[in-house]
Amino acid sequence: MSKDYKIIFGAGATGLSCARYFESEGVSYVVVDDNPSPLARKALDTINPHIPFCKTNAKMILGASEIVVSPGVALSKPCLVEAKKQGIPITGDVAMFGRLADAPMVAITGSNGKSTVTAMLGHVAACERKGVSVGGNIGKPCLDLLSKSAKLYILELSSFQLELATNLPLLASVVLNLSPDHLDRYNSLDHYYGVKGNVYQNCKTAILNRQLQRKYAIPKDSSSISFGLDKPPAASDFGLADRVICRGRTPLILKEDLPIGGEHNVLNCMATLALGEAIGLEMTAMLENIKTFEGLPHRCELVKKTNGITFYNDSKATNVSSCVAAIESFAQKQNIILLLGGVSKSNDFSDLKLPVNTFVKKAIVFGESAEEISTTLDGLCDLTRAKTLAGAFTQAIHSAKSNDIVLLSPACASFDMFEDYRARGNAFKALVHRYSL
Ligand code: UMA
Ligand code: ADP
Repeated sequence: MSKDYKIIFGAGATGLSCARYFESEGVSYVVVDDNPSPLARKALDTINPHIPFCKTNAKMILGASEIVVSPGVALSKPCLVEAKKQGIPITGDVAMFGRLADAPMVAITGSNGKSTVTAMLGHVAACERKGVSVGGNIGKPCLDLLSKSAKLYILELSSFQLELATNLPLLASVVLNLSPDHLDRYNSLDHYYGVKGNVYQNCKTAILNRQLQRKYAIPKDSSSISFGLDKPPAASDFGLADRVICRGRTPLILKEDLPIGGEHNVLNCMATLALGEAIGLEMTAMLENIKTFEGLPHRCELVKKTNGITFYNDSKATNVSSCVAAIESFAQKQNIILLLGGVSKSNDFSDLKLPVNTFVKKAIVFGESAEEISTTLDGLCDLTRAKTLAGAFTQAIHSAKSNDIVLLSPACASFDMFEDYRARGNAFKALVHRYSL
């Protein structure tokens, strides 16, 4: 093979979007994957049955003119470290997108709430404007969004994507919040938090969470808008005063009138309004339109109230801080029966101690981390173990009384028992519906 080929590393959603783009441009490329499955081959065939596809090997990688790395592939892989050493350019789909897109772009990152804010901003923007295109980590890979008719791109970006997406020219960007996550990928929190800050490197307006411990540098000529649960410090900042979201001293919307509940969603709504403001959306229209945002499934999703028991599916809570946010948003009294467990992303479960002790009546743990969670939460509430989610559910309904809440908020990834968080959430919802028949 001639030296003039690019590598697409990873044949998942991102790799396929890169292949589609390279096909449209007539670029010569090879797709490599550590696990080259027949399913991936079939997906590539739908783009072009002649695409070369093989198991990752150093020779192929080191012979390439450029490597496009999928977000799930760690840059610390020896073959990529060697490629970098040899001066082979390494890039990602988001960086490529940043160079190709010719409509304004907005980026949303953070440890939690990315998809919610991306979808909420997408909703309010689409109510007012044509040509709003939403994608990135939320699902549709960036390169698949490219279109001449797009007028605004709203991108959810993960830390994995931001590792290679530096200096993106963004109209506005936000790091919503920071809490430990992905410690299976990063060797320090500092590294993980640092990468998130890449969204601010070349933004026109930086949206800043006032409560963040970490202060990011923003470009000298960019403006900023802050948000937080305290009173707004300046006229352009967002905050809370007497349960009303305000911009400076101007009251905007009552907390209780927001479409999705919990303090964390108050912050998410403020971030959405701040981003909207930065991209020129009209405030009165945004406040009207935000009320019709329905929330996303698997995020503190009300499944059903039956026999006096309310069931919530928060399967997307794959880290400790999102589980804490869920407990706190439902906490009125000690009436929560919490189902949690799965694969730990090296999180410290001790942050659950206080909310569990205060608001959880019973915790039922399952999956790979059951032992670790049980040890951490021992003595803080009635705690039992189950082999499966179905087993945990059965225990929950045996313990539940009228006015109790049964909350699936696992604080863990799902891969020990399910394909992904959606499959886990859907399994929980099916159990609820079967129970309520
Ligand atoms: N692969 C390797 N070697 C590795 C890792 C993966 O060869 O070391 C291969 C796998 O065998 C597989 C392919 O790479 O064939 C998968 O690539 P990928 O893991 O980058 O996943 P994609 O399907 O391309 O999806 C990615 C995001 N996935 C990850 O970052 C892990 C999707 O976010 C995103 O929606 C999609 O791009 C479009 O932008 C998912 C996610 O879990 C939802 N994100 C993490 C999160 O939200 O916490 C960051
Ligand atoms: P992400 O895309 O960052 O994973 P999602 O909007 O999908 O975020 O929500 C993931 C989980 O985090 C859900 O359990 C949700 O209830 C919770 N969550 C959403 N926003 C916040 C926030 N601002 N702070 C803490 N947890 C949050």
